[in-house]
Amino acid sequence: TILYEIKDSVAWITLNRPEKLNSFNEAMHTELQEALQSAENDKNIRAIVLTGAGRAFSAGQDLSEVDNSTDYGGLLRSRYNPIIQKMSEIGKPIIAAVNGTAAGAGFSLALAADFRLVSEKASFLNAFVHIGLVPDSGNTYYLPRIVGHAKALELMVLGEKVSATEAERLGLVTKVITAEDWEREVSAFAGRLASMPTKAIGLMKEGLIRSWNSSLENVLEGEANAQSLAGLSGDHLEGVQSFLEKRKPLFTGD
Ligand code: LHQ
Repeated sequence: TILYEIKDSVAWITLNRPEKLNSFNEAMHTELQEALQSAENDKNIRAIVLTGAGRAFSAGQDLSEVDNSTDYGGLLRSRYNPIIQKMSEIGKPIIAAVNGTAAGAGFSLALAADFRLVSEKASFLNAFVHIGLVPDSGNTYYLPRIVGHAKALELMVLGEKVSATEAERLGLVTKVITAEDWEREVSAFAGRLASMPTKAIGLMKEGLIRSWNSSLENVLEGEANAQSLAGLSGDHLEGVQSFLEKRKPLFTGD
């Protein structure tokens, strides 16, 4: 249900249940957790692309696999939440390459990524309200932080489909990409991130999350700690040396 490929320093994770619009069943949860763990552990991987096979990114929970005997809270705690938590903890950039519809927890998954490259054919749908549920899988955390409180509430309550163009206007999108340029541009963007100072990027992710939940005092202290770590990295040394030597840096992630 998941394809995992490594090309150069990029891990490509493809949700692969196209006939079910890549909706989540138990196997897909387990395999996605494993894929993220492999990508985190492998020192040679410096960027992760998360995408979907076929015409959807993901339609969220497979609704044919739940009924009123399912413990929804338990399902979230054991399957979805660890994935969302892990994505924020992985010290490498994660790109959601949103190839098509992202609905329900599929939308949440795209929100939990660090970048969203969005096909012109894609759309976002906070589908929960249409089945009498509330947004989950980090949606309530990330959505207002990306689009603001008022717009987040509107998207949650009205549950209207958001086109790629509208999503771009709302700040949900790093870049909208045409169908013909899709693979080339996603690869190029992932390759660019994979050649950047990986440790610094990991520390930036951590610092931004921390900033939402902290006082200025704590954020300043957190920045000082992160800078001590970044300052000891090989990529920092290379960055300064290349600057002084007036050449392009060659970052290795060390
Ligand atoms: C599906 C699904 C799907 C099964 C399309 N399941 N088959 C967490 C914890 C606990 C419980 C519940 O949930 C959660 C988190 C959640 O994610 S809740 C939200 C679940 N997702 C949704 O409510 C979205 C449901 N899907 C849709 O609204 C539409 O399918 C979208 C807007 C995604 C796409 O619409 P269309 O492009 O018109 O495609 P379609 O509706 O014709 O779907 C194609 C097929 O895929 C169809 O099957 P069929 O056998 O008729 O070809 C759908 O039944 C199936 N499918 N989503 N979530």
